Amino acid sequence: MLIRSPKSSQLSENQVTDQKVYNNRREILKGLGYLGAGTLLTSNSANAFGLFGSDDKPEFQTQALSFKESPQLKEQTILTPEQKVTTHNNFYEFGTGKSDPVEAAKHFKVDPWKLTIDGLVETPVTLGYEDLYSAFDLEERIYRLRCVEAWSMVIPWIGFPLHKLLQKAKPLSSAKYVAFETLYDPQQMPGQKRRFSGGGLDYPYVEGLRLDEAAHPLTLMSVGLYGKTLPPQNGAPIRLVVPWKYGFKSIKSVVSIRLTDKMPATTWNRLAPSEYGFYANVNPMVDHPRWSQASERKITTGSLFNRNRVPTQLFNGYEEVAPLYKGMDLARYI
Ligand SMILES: Nc1nc2c(c(=O)[nH]1)N[C@H]1C(S)=C(S)[C@@H](COP(=O)(O)O)O[C@H]1N2
Ligand SMILES: [Mo]
Repeated sequence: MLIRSPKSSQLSENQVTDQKVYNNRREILKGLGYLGAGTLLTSNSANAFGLFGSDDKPEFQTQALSFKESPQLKEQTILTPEQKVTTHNNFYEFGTGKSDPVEAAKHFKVDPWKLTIDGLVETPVTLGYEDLYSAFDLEERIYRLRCVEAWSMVIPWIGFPLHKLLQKAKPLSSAKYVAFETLYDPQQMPGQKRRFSGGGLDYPYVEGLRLDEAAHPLTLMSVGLYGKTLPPQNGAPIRLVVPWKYGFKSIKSVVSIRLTDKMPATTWNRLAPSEYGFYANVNPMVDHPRWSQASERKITTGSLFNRNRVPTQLFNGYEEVAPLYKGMDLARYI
């Protein structure tokens, strides 16, 4: 993956304890009767006033979601500030710089959306935009996402476990893998226009999991973060979050989920097979050929200094997934 020196705008100190701000905002929303009422409510009144971007296209607006709060919140987990989560992104369809997607995805249109689940299933399923928020009970999960570039964030995701969606589609016994695909729309995603403007990746971006990995209770289809629908730069309207794997497995803006009997191709593996394997489990013992994976920089307050460098943990600390890889040589199956 490209390593770029951050722009000065990303380096500003941000000492706000976002946890407090987040909880306060929740209280306010509750007070207004927003949380727990409808499913989708506009949290930003700009829409109502007809505010549009400078080029006359409507700007993307996140909306408040109702969901079951994570019990983990009460333990005062130190979250990555929302401002960092939404401005430091890898989404090559919108540029290769960390601060590109927040700008380039500003007008991304997600409604209407169509997500299909098909392939080796008994009952193919299609979800439209509204279904993404209403077909399953939404819950909050506080997960760390660890990028292969050796930084990590702790994010209050909102979504539903992928296994609930798989259950609906009823995989056939011949299904062994799950293949995911991102939207292909070069009109909206400038990185898809020319091969090398999008980091040299082939588009659409594709990813894959073994069926048992996909069905693991930790594997989340996320439709929101920080209490609201996903901003486009984080993969609106729906993206995968697999917390024990390097970030690139967590494919954004998904339009297709297909059950197959063969190991699916994955975008980063196609680009550099010796650097990015299919499994991509977070593993401090196995270095990337070009850099160490032994430690990571926790993106918390945005400090310039490495006070936030911590040792990386096997499976990113989610050790309950270890049985999935029993008997497998994790240095070989990277
Ligand atoms: N379609 C698509 N999905 C993607 C990527 C991408 O470039 N395109 N980048 C991946 C990488 S490398 C990471 S680290 C995570 C980043 O997710 P975040 O920006 O929400 O933190 O998204 C992953 N999903
Ligand atoms: Mo990443």
